[in-house]
Amino acid sequence: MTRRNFVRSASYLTALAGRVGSAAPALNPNTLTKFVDPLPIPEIAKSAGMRAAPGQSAAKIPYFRVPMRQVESKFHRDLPPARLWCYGSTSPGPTFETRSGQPLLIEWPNELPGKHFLPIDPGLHGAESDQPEVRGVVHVHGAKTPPESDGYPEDWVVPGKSRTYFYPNRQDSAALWYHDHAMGINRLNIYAGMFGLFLIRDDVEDELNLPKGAFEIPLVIYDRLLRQDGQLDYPVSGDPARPWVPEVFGDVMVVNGKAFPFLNVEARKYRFRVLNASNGRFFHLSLSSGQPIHQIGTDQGLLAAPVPLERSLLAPGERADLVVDFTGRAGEQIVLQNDAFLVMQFRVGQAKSPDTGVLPSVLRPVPKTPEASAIKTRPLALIEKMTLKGESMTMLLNDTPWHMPVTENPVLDTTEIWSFINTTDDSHPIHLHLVRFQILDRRRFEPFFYQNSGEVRYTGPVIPPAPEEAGWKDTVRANPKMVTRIIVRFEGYLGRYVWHCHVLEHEDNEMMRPYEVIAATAK
Ligand SMILES: [Cu+2]
Repeated sequence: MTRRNFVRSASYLTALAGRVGSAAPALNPNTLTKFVDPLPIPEIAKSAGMRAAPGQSAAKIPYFRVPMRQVESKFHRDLPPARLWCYGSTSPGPTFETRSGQPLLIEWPNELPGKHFLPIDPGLHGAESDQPEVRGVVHVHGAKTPPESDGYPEDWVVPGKSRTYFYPNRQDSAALWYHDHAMGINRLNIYAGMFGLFLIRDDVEDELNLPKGAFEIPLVIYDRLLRQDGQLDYPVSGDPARPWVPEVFGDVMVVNGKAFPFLNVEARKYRFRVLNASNGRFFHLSLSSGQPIHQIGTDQGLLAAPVPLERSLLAPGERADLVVDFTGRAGEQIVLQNDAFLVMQFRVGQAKSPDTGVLPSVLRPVPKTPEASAIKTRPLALIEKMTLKGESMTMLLNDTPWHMPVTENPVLDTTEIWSFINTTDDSHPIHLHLVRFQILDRRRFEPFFYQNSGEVRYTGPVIPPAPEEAGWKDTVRANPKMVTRIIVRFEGYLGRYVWHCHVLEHEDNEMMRPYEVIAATAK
């Protein structure tokens, strides 16, 4: 059995073997009637008043309190409610909305129960049996945040404890997202439902007259395995002492908390803020109508110009800002699909008022960071260690586990090129905290030669980023057997951050490293 087949069948094996608690048999998604639940829209987070900004007793800024909680919620009309962990009272949690330069204070109390309900692997760093089972720490993905508020993986709190984080939001308009980042169990906490959107707006975006209000829809898309009793199913390895699996692929497509939902839309333009919140699945999104999707923004905000796409490719952690025009399609039922698989349905009705907005041909200047501005290039190998049986054991960044001393220490306000040398068979979405970056290029190389000699021998041409990737990014697909180069300016704050693969099973098993932004004089 290949590794991938093994993983795919793991939930079936689990169902046969039984598990802790009442493990109902695996749910076959073909038995679910599609498009019967309306798409939920997460509520906008409400401020609980104004408080002093850190270090400035005079300035008052909005304060929010959003607890981590266990709730029950149905993935589908015909299923019993599932136990979920979330922020506030829904998964996804409330959407934060703020403006560029408008800081927020958010308190994140841990009000979760004392036991985890998904399979912790005590062999993973930070999840050992002497660590508390239930731990949570929040990271706002894509935010330029001081290190003490960034959600460092070891800064978790246990139930009954709380942390208040400060978000300055000094950055361009973009769709960020918040999620758990607790060391060694992050994949389980996120799978349980701990994530939500965090939108930053600005004047440049306002002036574009993009669809807004009821015509701007968040789509947080993720895959899950469910059991027939409606509960989440998380696959295990078959070794009860080491339940970790290298990847999780669900067969139930969930959008904003519902499986295969529908949305009534008018025959006009819509703006969809799409996030891939899956643990490991890459989405290739297209519309059954065959109509183009216009991508207007990436992870870190608006592109220079809209890019018409047949399909939008999103790795875990990536976001796409998409405009879809349903004009002239009243009466149609259009399915958003992931390759051949159904995700959700749009039911197009008449437009209630004329759609006067025109999709601008120019959005926001995205000046290219010149390669010559980089003062350093870091070659960083992505490596997978296998057992003798050919099963995945662990994946490493730069062949270095988490606990080793910091090796990436860029100087504040300098630019570097990070060159991800991917020797593995997987595409790894690599995310750097704190910063935004641009993709320079990708290029095929000889992995075996590299592993034996430490030298990169290229075997293919330099491939520039696709137009829809050629904006500001915070997560980049480092494709298999390719060298992917990004150019990054380290701006904002000194201190300790992390960079990691956003396939959560990889991240939890050593595919994460600390990095530290240092002062020029410290070098
Ligand atoms: Cu990975």
